[in-house]
Amino acid sequence: MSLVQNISFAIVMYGIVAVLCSGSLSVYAQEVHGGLDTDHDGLSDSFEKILSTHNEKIDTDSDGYSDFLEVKHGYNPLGEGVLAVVSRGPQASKDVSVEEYNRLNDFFSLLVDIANPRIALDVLRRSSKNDTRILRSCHELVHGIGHAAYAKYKSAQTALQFHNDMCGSGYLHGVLEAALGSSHSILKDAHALCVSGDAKCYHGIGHGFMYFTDNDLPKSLAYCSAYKKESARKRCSEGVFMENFSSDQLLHPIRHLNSADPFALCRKQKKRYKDTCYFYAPRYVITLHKDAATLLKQCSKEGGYRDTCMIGMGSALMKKNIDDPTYVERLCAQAQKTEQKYCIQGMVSYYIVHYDSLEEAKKLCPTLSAANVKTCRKAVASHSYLF
Ligand SMILES: [Ca+2]
Ligand SMILES: [Ca+2]
Repeated sequence: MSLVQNISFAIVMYGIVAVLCSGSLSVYAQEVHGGLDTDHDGLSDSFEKILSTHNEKIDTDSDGYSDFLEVKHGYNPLGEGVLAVVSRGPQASKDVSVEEYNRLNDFFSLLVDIANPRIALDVLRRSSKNDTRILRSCHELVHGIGHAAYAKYKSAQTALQFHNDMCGSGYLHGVLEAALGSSHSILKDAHALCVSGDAKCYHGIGHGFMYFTDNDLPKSLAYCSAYKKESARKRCSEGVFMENFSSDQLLHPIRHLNSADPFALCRKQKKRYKDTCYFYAPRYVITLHKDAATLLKQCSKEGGYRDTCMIGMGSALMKKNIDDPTYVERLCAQAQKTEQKYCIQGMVSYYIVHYDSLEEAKKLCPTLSAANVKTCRKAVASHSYLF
């Protein structure tokens, strides 16, 4: 489009006021990432609405630094301190709505563009501390930041320079999903990533295979099996099953689910995948059963995989209620006596993965009931090899 056509387009589409000055056109708005930017400060009006900054004032808090500069460097454009956001929605709601999730996802993606993934991850970490609804969606939101980072740099290596494992390594998953999603030579590209042999990377590749195959589980597992090392195949399959059973549908819809018999898929897996399948299947089961007693009976029928299933149940419940470990402990207490320790073990393992640290879990153990403290400490010790 020519300049004049561009301006006409803006006027027609958005009703922006244009004035003629000495024969030349000027407009009071321009397009930036995310839409119109009325005050020309580099932040779109819609982005400023999320930030609550003034869309007709380039320096909302009048401190001498423009809104754009403050956001670009992770500072609060409304006053002192650093940038953080809060979720919207009814106070009683424990989770963000799909609409609010999309709004937050757009916000963090724009932040990656305006600033960089490190600032976006920092802002998300701070926002999660003060807003439990954001905390509960943190893993999905870091996935989105990973996707935005790959879209910005068009290079997994560059995007992974900002890698950190907060909220269950979702950033890594997102980058690898985006990188493999557009691949023309999937195995060659996948094998060129993870050169360091990092277990978390192979797990992320599993997510990437699911993204590439549009959630075709058998095909993704076949790609995982192309790795020569058993440990790489295993980690890769974990990413595949995790993606399959993460049925919140916020990221993309899942194909291989059976609500009438959620464990049917696990029963028909080859022996080498059964454990992994039973560990992740509870993530789907907890979306089907709101009643804890019914929920916790689900694993009991799964024979030799009952304990793995219960570890997965504890992990899934912790992921869903990351802001409330006491509540998860109470749910675990409703399992059969012999299975409670597995539920606690799973609960603690997800807590470690979420915070990518043993320290938070070490602080958690003494807050649990006396009967569970030892199980918690043993679970922490068994994860020490990760750090
Ligand atoms: Ca603006
Ligand atoms: Ca300012």
